[in-house]
Amino acid sequence: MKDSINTISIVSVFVLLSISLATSNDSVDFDSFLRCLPTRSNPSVPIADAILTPDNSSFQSIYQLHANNLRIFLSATSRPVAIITALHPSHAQATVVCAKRHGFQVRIRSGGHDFEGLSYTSDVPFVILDLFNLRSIDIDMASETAWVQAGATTGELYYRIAEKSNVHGFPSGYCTTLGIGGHFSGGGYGFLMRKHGLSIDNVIDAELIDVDGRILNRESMGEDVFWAIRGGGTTSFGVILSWRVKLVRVPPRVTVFTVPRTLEQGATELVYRWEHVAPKLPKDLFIRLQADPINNGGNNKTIRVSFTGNFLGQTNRLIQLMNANFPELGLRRSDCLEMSWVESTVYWGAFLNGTSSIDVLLNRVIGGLFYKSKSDYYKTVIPRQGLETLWEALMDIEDVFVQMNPYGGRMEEISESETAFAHRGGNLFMVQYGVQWSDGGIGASGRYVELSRRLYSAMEPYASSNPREAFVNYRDIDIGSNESSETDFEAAKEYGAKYFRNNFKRLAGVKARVDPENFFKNEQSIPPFVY
Ligand SMILES: Cc1cc2nc3c(=O)[nH]c(=O)nc-3n(C[C@H](O)[C@H](O)[C@H](O)COP(=O)(O)OP(=O)(O)OC[C@H]3O[C@@H](n4cnc5c(N)ncnc54)[C@H](O)[C@@H]3O)c2cc1C
Ligand SMILES: *[C@@H]1O[C@H](CO)[C@@H](O)[C@H](O)[C@H]1NC(C)=O
Ligand SMILES: *[C@@H]1O[C@H](CO)[C@@H](O)[C@H](O)[C@H]1NC(C)=O
Ligand SMILES: *[C@@H]1O[C@H](CO)[C@@H](O)[C@H](O)[C@H]1NC(C)=O
Ligand SMILES: *[C@@H]1O[C@H](CO)[C@@H](O)[C@H](O)[C@H]1NC(C)=O
Ligand SMILES: CC(=O)N[C@H]1CO[C@H](CO)[C@@H](O)[C@@H]1O
Repeated sequence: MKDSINTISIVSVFVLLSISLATSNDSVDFDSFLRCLPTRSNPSVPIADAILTPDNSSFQSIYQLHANNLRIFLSATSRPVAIITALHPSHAQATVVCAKRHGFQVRIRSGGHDFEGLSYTSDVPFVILDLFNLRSIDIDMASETAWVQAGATTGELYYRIAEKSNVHGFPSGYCTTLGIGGHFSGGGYGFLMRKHGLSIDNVIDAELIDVDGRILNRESMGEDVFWAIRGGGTTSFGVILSWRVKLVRVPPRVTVFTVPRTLEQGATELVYRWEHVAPKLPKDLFIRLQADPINNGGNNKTIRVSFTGNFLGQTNRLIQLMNANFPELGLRRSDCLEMSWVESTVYWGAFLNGTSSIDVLLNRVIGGLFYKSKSDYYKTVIPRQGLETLWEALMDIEDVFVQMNPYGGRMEEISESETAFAHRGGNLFMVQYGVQWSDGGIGASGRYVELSRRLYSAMEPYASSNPREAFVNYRDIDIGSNESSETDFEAAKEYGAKYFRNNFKRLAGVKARVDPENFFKNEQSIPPFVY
């Protein structure tokens, strides 16, 4: 290992930032960090092959490869001193131990989809622990369980399950490039949510690297920590190496549909009706909606609402259910597509319509977009007038979408305190407000972020309040945050209540026990605190 790595830039970063540095060792020493790594890792897989510093030719491409949000990536003011692309669990252990000893913050990255890029940015000297190489998926059909490493994507998981069985699946996100390391840590929801709950509701064990570099499992970490990492944002508690999941049963054929309606076609009344119906439908039926402004030409704008459904069964039964529960939508047989469950993951992943190969599930990277998102929970129906407000706000903005995901069903059966994920019974739906653009690039960020805030503020009268709840996987730095290197308790209480409701207190207590010096942190992590 060469020792003279980029000393000049490291030193200048150090000088600039040493004042605000608050780690357990305030002497930041990069050479010592690099020398430490091999002493703490398994020699049979040389860690040298996993260390990238800015001198390495592939540093920049690996840095960017899983940096999903260009709004963040291109505005970052400092880059990591190194990226450790762990090839063996011991490389991740070594990264934690050596970074702590030599004064670097660790940012953990699995799939890099953090909306605010907290897995690959920091204002203090930091290393990225990149887990994309640790992505094995071991499925045991006899017990209907699987061990899945953190760097695996949702798409890879769906694909590997389908290789073994066409009547098993797993409830995770729509997007098939999410890293399960980060995705499960905030809950993980998708179109099986009303039937099977979140990903974490089907997690039965985990391997976690703690602040001392030990690998713990459910038994050795204890139920409190195992509770916290299911929905509490694992990044505050350690490094998830793998999750053990219980697969769920799915029928051999499922049915999907998408029905678009514009305002002129009565979308407002349909959405109003959907608000009442969707959270109460039988669990096998999940209907999400997405509203987009569209242009009919000239200055004639309207809103198109797409109702996308997933039914764990076949068309005949679906049509019966829709006629009984939601006849207003006018679902026709010709709107419906029957397919295997794994094909439905492709459909929801929006790659194609289930007619082509499922190999797209193995694409690990989609990117090239700038975005900002915000989220809301709704416990009461948005009145018609509120919908009008929403449409008006949407028509003011280009490149915007709103997705509404119905809760109810299984989500209602699980208590708020069973896992750290608190948004359970009493929620009708969760909404994502997103702006997403490519034209205008980074220069347009300010304007788009401002527009997303305007939309969010327009909906305030209708959303949940005290606190106005938010979904931690849809990370939004606007709802309260801290600096990279400090976790102020008062600030943390603000975002903590929105993300975790009453579970925040217990999370802070668990944190105080397992990481009292607050080594694992980011701008929205859990502070160590005992009430
Ligand atoms: C296009 C898109 C679609 C999405 N769709 C959905 C959806 O359908 N359902 C849903 O629930 N969410 C969805 N999300 C949100 C997604 O679940 C979160 O962004 C999630 O955190 C991504 O995990 P990641 O590993 O890809 O991201 P990363 O950026 O790698 O990590 C996210 C956070 O978790 C931490 N982290 C990552 N890996 C580990 C680990 N191994 N141990 C400890 N901490 C870790 C990171 O430090 C960071 O704070 C979507 C996001 C995007 C961009
Ligand atoms: C990075 O560069 C160093 C020095 O040139 C080299 O020893 C190391 O093998 C490179 N790392 C990788 C992962 O290629
Ligand atoms: C702090 O870092 C220095 C230099 O890297 C190292 O020699 C020392 O042992 C560290 N101290 C602690 C308490 O970890
Ligand atoms: C705008 O477009 C809609 C849908 O195509 C159409 O029904 C409506 O008449 C148009 N309005 C105007 C003013 O052109
Ligand atoms: C898939 O759906 C899109 C609209 O979402 C449509 O434009 C396209 O033609 C469809 N492709 C196939 C293969 O059916
Ligand atoms: C960056 C950031 O948002 N820092 C905040 C951390 O918390 C303190 C106390 O609430 C705020 O004053 C900072 O602005």
